[in-house]
Amino acid sequence: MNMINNNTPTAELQKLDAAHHFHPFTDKAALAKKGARVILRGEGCWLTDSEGHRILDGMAGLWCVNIGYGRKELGEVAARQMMELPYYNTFFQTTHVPAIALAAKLAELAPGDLNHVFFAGSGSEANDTNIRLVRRYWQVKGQPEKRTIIARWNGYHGSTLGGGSLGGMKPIHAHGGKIDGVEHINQPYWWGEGGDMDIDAFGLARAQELEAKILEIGAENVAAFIGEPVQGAGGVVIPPKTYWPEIQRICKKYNILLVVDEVITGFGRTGNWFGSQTFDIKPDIMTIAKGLSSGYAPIGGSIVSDDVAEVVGSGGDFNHGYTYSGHPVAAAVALENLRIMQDEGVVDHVKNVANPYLAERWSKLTDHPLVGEAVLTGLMGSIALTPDKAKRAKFASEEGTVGLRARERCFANDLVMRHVGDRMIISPPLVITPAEIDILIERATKSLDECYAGLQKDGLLVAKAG
Ligand code: PXG
Repeated sequence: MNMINNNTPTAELQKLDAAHHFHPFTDKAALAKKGARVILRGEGCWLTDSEGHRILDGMAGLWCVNIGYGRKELGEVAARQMMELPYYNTFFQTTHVPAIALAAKLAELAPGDLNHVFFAGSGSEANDTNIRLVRRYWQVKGQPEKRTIIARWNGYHGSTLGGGSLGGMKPIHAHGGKIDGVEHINQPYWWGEGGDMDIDAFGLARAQELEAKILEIGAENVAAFIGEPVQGAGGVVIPPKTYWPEIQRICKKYNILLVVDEVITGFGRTGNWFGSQTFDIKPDIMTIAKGLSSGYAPIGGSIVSDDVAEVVGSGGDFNHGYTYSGHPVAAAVALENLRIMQDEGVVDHVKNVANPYLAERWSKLTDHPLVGEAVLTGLMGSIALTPDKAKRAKFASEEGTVGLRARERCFANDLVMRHVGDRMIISPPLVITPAEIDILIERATKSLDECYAGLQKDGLLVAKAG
């Protein structure tokens, strides 16, 4: 085989990719026919593909490249750490400087008494850790039957068997099943599921499903509730303001641990360091990954409260861990990422510059005939596509048909904007400038116009009956 490099023709790369690379969440046969887009490099909010297109990355990779692409400092730190100590484990009463420094930094940044970090290689792994942690917590406290975890339909917590089970995505459960002791309640998605209910009343009602579920199972059998402050992969569903205070109240009342999955909302995404601060949530355990290293190295973890650390820590060995828990190179990269975020005021930029600027333009998208609602918190946002705004109607076509068509138009216009069903979502790098936001809105609007024209032409602007 010839050397493959950035100059290899796209068609050849695509052919090899189709032959040997099994992609996540991808229809292998369909991709082989079409050929994957090959990304060669990134700079700031911009990607360059093998055809020379400059693409505005409205998704920060997969919600993770918070400080943007091309920061050489992170590469330099990684190289230095690789030469000094490329690997050592944190098992068997051993540690190393990058893991110590990162744990201490996270304890400083995380709210409340979240002072102890269990490292993982990803968000999925961290949530698998959380399943063990919450069950072990109640075991040590002498209540081993308290082991069921309550989560939400359309939540996303990863795609390991544990993470996928906590998530409420049926297509994921369908591929390989789900572990026992996980129950789901409905999501706080007002626009899509609230009907004519007042939004705040709906938020309360959806939170109170947690209480009903706890009473159904028996509080003596429930270990924890897990949720994302804002559902990301589920379509950027921002809960009504009544939702989280009620969830918090119910967890406290029934002595249930609260696990807040901040894999997307952590590290500035909502305009504060953590979504828990934006939504005033006090978790016992927080899941982190993605923005922790801005995606430059795979790392995740669980930040746990003094109480959880003390209880689990008093039970002898905790029989859990990963070869790469606290990996020194990943930890050093994450630390440098956090240093840059702090020194350059990235979170303040989101709160005071990028969010206010984008919020105004994003909300105006509802002037477009296709857009039913536009929501945004910090720099994660979504729009609902609809054939009839007044009725918040769904399309008659299979869900996702229109979203996919809109995404295709974005793709053609060199904008990465994803679809989840018939919602379009954005989550750009946190360093995006007002000028780049203008380009994002311009390309999004052009794509929506083209999508709308295509739907008219193909007779797809039809609302679902009922
Ligand atoms: N929790 C949340 C809230 C996530 O968003 C995970 C856990 C799992 O993290 P890892 O690092 O194991 O992937 C995630 C990941 C999408 C998409 O299409 C979202 C994620 C991952 C891949 C695709 O929106 N989120």
